[in-house]
Amino acid sequence: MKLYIAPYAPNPRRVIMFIAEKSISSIETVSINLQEGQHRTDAFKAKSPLSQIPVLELDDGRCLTESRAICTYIEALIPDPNLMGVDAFERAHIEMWDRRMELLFSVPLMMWVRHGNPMLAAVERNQTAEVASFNQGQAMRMAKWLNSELASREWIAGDRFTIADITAVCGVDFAKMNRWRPGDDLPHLKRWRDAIATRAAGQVAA
Ligand SMILES: N[C@@H](CCC(=O)N[C@@H](CS)C(=O)NCC(=O)O)C(=O)O
Repeated sequence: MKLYIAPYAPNPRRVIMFIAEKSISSIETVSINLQEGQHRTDAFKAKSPLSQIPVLELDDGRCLTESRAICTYIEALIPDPNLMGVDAFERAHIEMWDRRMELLFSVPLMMWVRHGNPMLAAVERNQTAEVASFNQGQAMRMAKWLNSELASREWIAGDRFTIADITAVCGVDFAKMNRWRPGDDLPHLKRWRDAIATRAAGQVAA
């Protein structure tokens, strides 16, 4: 299998962290240069019609896009350590948190960077200051709420590390490009971020 990624891109990083946490070394990674528009070629669109990474290409040529769908596939192939839930309730509970982290936290953080950082102008060709500012506000409200949630448990979906932590930290780390990271005003979120650094997934460069 081949995983198409770009260095420092947050959505491919979700899959790379997921693979690292499972100690999988059999998936080849192929780097795509987003600044040069390699993801917009016809050849790449045949794998990913929306010109997005990550893409997981199976040995028979079938392709999966969407980082969470790729993780679902990998979880089914290599179930241990479990990152997505072991029974009906836990699977749904982790999905609930993962969707919150993606839709309400990581996507706003990424949109803030995409629309607010001149280094992303080649990728986000319609950068809009209002979009950056709206998403910054949404992300910062969510960071405050998450900080209060993490006052009473270790990880986002409960007492163990899951895909929801990976989804959230990829957004958080991407926002370093806009000079934001959880500081002393968000002590529980900061403690959570620091704890990830000690794990296998935390060794994947941001
Ligand atoms: N929902 C998709 C989002 C994928 C995505 O936005 N990928 C970015 C890189 S982090 C991308 O391919 N950007 C290229 C572009 O927008 O032109 C997923 O989770 O995989």
